[in-house]
Amino acid sequence: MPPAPPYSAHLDTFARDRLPPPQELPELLFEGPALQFPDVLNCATELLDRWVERGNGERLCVQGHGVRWTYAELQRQANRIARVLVEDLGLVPGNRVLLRGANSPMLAACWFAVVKAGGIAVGSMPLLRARELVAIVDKAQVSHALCDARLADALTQALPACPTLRQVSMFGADFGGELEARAAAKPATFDNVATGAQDTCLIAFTSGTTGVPKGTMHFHRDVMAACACWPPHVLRARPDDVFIGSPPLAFTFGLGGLLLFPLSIGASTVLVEKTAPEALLQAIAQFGASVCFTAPTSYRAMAAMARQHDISSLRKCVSAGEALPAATRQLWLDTTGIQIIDGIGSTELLHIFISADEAHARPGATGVPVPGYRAVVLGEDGLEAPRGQVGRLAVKGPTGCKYLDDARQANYVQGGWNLTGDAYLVDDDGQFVYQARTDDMIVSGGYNIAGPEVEGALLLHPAVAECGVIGVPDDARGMVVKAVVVLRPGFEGDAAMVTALQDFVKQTIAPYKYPRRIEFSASLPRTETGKLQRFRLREPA
Ligand code: 3UK
Repeated sequence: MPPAPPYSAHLDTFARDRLPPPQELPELLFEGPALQFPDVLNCATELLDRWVERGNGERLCVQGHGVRWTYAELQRQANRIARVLVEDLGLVPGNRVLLRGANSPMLAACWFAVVKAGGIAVGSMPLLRARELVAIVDKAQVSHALCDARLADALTQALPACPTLRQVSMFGADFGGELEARAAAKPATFDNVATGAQDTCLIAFTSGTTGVPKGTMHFHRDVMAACACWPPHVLRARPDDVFIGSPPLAFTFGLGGLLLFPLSIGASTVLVEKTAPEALLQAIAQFGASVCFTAPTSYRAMAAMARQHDISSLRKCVSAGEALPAATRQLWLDTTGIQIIDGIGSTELLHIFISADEAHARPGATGVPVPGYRAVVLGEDGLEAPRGQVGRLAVKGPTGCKYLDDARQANYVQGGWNLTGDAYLVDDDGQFVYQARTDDMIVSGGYNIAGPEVEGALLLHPAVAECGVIGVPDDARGMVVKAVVVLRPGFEGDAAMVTALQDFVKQTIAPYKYPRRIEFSASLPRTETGKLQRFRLREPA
């Protein structure tokens, strides 16, 4: 007999009906008491209501510009919005709700409202345009949207092409606070839907650069599992910590680091919309933040201006999204005395699965598998590669890839392992060392060259602010290494600089890896999540 389907509270079975077939699911590991979950589980109850129930309702929970909410206040806000969703907008458990806004306490309240009501939160990056929103709404068959009025334009333009999206409610002063007014009229109580541990509560779209976006489904259990692995074992923050950072809540790096993880330990978080390096430094000083999440380039940029700000409250800094160059780790250490916690995570696995705390941080390496996860490097034969050999990173743990109705599931999950698309090696100490995205390895004159290693070397040169290294087609060598370099103020991008940088790389790493071509640029193309868009560097200017 096939196993009975898991308990569910979803009346709208859209997500469950579109899970990958069982044989394409990753193997899951639930080792230890912290990873045992009941069949009925609502992560909003665990992360938010639990604190109020236990008498901690007056603890500070979330701050923004002009906002300072305790746990009880966030609960009341979320409860009222949940009532608007259910009583006014007809939300049924299992419906998908698009969330649209820059990071703010109100966006956090909306996220909890959706999850309390048994809905599925679908985040959207603030910068998305109408056509990108249409793709997401269509793929996830979104029925409701809660949208910051300042980002209404793209959504309004998308609406005619979104037949499933029946209910849109706007928040923020620019629209007279429509959602806020409706919410204010509601009682501040709400009975959370008793969702199943394996009911989907979140569909996170990948920041993929090509093709139709992929929706990754995450259960209530996945959210709690992510909170039980990396945060207590690697981050080890305290209830009196104040979290802050740049990644949007629509990106699971931000959702975990700036909302789920602080609330899982009763700490507080700062959600501000302006998170460019200078603004983030100001916010750290203003709010006395102690735990910061951002991308490697942001640490690099902040290091240059950190001395103009009082950021003495900071005690832990987390970097993810891209490989952390050794030069950036050193620069931040020299500037602040803080050893960055690097970690690789993915939208598919929800959060970080390989990382190192301050004491185990090794320049140029990501770290070791986070307790709860296993990771191996697979050689071309599909077997575990010997130490020191580059291969494909494969991971399994209590979370794993579940694409919404997508044939690409079979690319990411093979033989029960999640294949992240990264080339890695394991060194003699068992540390995982990032090489490149597998598609970004440069094969030149018979050598395999990883662009990020060349970038790491260039970043050690005092003239280099930022750089991106790619392979470009070449008749003689198949590909040659090309660097696009942003110089620091006061340096000239002339022929002498090209030679100086090439010589510098040759002296820093194996000479065959040096960039035969160097181009200077005022900036580099990046995604909203801080990732370098290499494909755009490859496009002819
Ligand atoms: C790359 C890294 C080297 C790597 C993410 C933390 O980035 C996140 O999710 P995405 O789905 O991208 C995943 C891919 O990004 N990457 C991320 N972190 C690192 N490469 N060192 C790192 N520290 O290619 C990975 O496969 O956008 C990161 C938490 C949650 C996330 N969603």
